[in-house]
Amino acid sequence: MIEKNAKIYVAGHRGLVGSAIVRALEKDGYTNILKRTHKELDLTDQKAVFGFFEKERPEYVVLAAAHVGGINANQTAPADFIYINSVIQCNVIGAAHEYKVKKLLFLGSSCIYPRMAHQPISESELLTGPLEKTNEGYAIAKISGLMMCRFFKQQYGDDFISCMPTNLYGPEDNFNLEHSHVLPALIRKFDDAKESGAKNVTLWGTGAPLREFLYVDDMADACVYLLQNYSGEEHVNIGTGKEITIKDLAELVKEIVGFEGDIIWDESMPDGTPRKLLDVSKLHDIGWKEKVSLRDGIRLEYEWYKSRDREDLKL
Ligand code: GFB
Repeated sequence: MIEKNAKIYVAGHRGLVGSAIVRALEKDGYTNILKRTHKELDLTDQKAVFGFFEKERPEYVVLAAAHVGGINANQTAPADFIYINSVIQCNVIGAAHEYKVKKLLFLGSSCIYPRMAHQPISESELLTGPLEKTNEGYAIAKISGLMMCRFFKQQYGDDFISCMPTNLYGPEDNFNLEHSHVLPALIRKFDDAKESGAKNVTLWGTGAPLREFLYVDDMADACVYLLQNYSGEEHVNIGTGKEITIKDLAELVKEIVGFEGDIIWDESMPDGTPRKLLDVSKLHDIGWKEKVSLRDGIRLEYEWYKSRDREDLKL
């Protein structure tokens, strides 16, 4: 049982995932959440990270800090994705071990699975085949973090667990069109086109790939649930078990935003992996299910996007 005044450090508390986890912890009555901005604590600086753990002695850690991005960012900067994420993970997981953190939750991503994994993808598919090329750097870093937690548990008995969420979206998303994931990109592209009276919007690839989308506050709810109830060695998939083609997703976002022009598909841009539907039976078996439908989640994210001043958005 985690005491409501336990000191919980959320690494990456300002990002899409970290900010949702802070909201979920606060909603659940936790009163002692430790946060540090990138400026206050550079997680790629081992001395600074160990010094921070020695001074603050967090009892619980959620490692949501990462160098993240969509298909284009991953494809164009694989060295940044593998290096920065590996260094962050080694520093935070290493310090959590060194300073005897009671429990650490590591956040990965569904891109860790082989490109042609059996669908829906169960946790056991890990490392059974070649990865999707467009995000290989990030995937290998996340696989390494997941295995590091598993081996610290095996060798030292550390209660370090991992979860692998599907594609996420929601408040504090990244709307920069070069680096973002698809859903915030669709929201911004259709909204910009509607505001400017543009006749059409250009999207990437063929629209044929299938993706699964989970609203980030549902993901955070699952993370708090795992923090409180799960201490297994194997990582846990977090998703909805439902998928949609990018084409149908685009039509849905277009309708919610209210853009009436046409969609042009730029097939010079990559489709990425054809499908990555997670098998979420493990999570369902321990009693968790998502609450926010895709249509409602997109509407919520669009309302959030429109409510922000442009300088507060990651554009
Ligand atoms: O969300 P996304 O960038 O990443 O792209 P992945 C999903 C699909 O949407 C791809 C298509 O087939 C894109 O070609 N797409 C269409 C677009 N129009 C756009 C657009 O304007 N912007 C973007 N971004 N996509 C990521 C991994 O893969 O999944 C990350 O690269 C992470 O590492 C994340 O794992 C969860 O779903 O293909």
